[in-house]
Amino acid sequence: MGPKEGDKHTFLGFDLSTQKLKAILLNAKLDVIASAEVKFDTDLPEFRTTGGANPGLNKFEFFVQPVMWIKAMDIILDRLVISEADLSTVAAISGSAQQHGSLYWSKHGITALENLDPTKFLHTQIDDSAFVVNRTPIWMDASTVKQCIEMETAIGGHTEMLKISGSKCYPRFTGPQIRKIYQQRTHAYEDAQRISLVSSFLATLFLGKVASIDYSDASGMNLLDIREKTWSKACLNACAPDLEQRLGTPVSSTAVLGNVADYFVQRFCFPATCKIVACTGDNPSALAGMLVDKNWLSLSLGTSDTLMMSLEEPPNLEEGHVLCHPTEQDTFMGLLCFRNGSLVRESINKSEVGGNWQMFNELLESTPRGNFGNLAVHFNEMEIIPKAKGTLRWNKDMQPNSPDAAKGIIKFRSPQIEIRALIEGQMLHHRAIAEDMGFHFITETKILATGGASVNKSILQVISDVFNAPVYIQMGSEAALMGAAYRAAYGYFIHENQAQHPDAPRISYRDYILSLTPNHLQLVCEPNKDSEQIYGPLLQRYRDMAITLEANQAT
Ligand code: ADP
Ligand code: XUL
Repeated sequence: MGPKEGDKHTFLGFDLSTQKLKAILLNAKLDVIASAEVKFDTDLPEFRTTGGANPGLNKFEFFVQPVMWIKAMDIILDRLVISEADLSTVAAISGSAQQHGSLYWSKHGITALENLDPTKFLHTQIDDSAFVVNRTPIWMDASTVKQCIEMETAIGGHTEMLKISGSKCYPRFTGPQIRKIYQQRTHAYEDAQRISLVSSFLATLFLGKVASIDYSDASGMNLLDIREKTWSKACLNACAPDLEQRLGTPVSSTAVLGNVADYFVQRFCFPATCKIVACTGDNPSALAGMLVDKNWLSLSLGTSDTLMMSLEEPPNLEEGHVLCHPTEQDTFMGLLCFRNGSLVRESINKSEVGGNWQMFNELLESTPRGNFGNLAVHFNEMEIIPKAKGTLRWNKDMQPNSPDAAKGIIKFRSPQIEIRALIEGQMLHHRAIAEDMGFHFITETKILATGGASVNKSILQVISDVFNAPVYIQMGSEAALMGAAYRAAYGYFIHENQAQHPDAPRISYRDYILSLTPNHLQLVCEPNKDSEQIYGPLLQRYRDMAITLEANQAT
């Protein structure tokens, strides 16, 4: 490949997140040259989702009809073409997707996938009948507590599960979800030829055959041995019979899986040599998009709020998750996921100021740090860590063990107090759990904010103060999406380079991407000098509130 030819190459990344499907096209210098998105609630109203999800039969169940995602893919590819993106230049495609969700392919589905007719839409060919379960359980689903207990018991307890898979069993994790399908819909499970994660499903569409699951997203299943990077026999046995053949062999998150299916060559003019690089979960992909080292704490403010960090060794944790690092070999990433993120901020925004972010921010900025001692914890949905549900508001006079503490106060006296109490409460919660996970806040600590709410500078300032660290954002686009396109570029480079120079030393992902795009971060907020003085004591106050909420669950 001569440099001229390489200059024309582009890399396409997708992010199939909770609320949208997003796409981004990068040129050979990794600048964004085209983008498109499809919002599930508004662009595909026929699926009747709220925040991209459908509620199930009970309050713990959430699902999506996979055909919605396929229809979204039809639309987004058309939107890219309409935006004049030249898809004939795409050298490689990769993707990122919400973690943990699982899709169950029927025999018919796999045949349809392998025989796509380029004159027709994808969703008319890969329809409901392509899946033996047409309600894909997604990460918001918390209905598998029973299966979690069963799986942990079968392998000798939660500590053993944690040691092998990097996490104890969590209801949204794929293993317990697969077990629930096996128990409640045994025939469907038996008919399932293959099982995909949402990320590997994305790769599957482009590959025209069921794609391998990557190590990082596989770490969110309670099925992978994260040190060996192979399926753990003990975990598979604790989950469901004959599972290994349904999952296929896991691969590296930058592996080239093959060339794009002929459907895309004929219909959208992709080159027949276009490579499909393994897709991964949105959190690992965000870490790949951020290109940061171990002093950074990454905070993604999407539908869920998540905290991510690089780890050389898996720490011994009771809570939180350790995943195989998506781009650095023999390294791990720490992940904390909180269910009550943007949707709670949205609901308070709506109730206090009619859904206007600008007004929300003006009110947030009009109140002092520490909010006169008023603090709130809003766990509208059952939180993941701590396992608690409910809302608690305390003013400065509330004593943690007083008779009123469990109920708190009903409402604060003004919208501005309400708004600051929410944001400070959320960020104190995140900081407390990060500390519990073993993240050491030092002078060099920096925060990288990403996800939908990272456009909001007023919220970022609160984050900077609560964590007492400078906050940066990513230039270009959201980290998970950038991570997808970056991995496409790196996977392609390694693949080509290895073919041409099999003995050349392997350049690391971070070195390669930074050599092309060195200035990708922008400083947006710095902490005020008195931050630690204010938020140090409030951290304990938050902990008292969380303990109170947890105790409320028991009563
Ligand atoms: P996901 O990837 O989980 O689908 P995104 O990362 O796209 O979600 O984030 C979507 C969220 O971003 C929305 O729920 C919305 O509340 C939030 N958001 C968008 N703009 C703002 C803003 N200006 N201030 C605060 N939050 C915002
Ligand atoms: C991570 C998690 C969520 C989803 C959706 O464990 O459940 O962050 O990946 O973004």
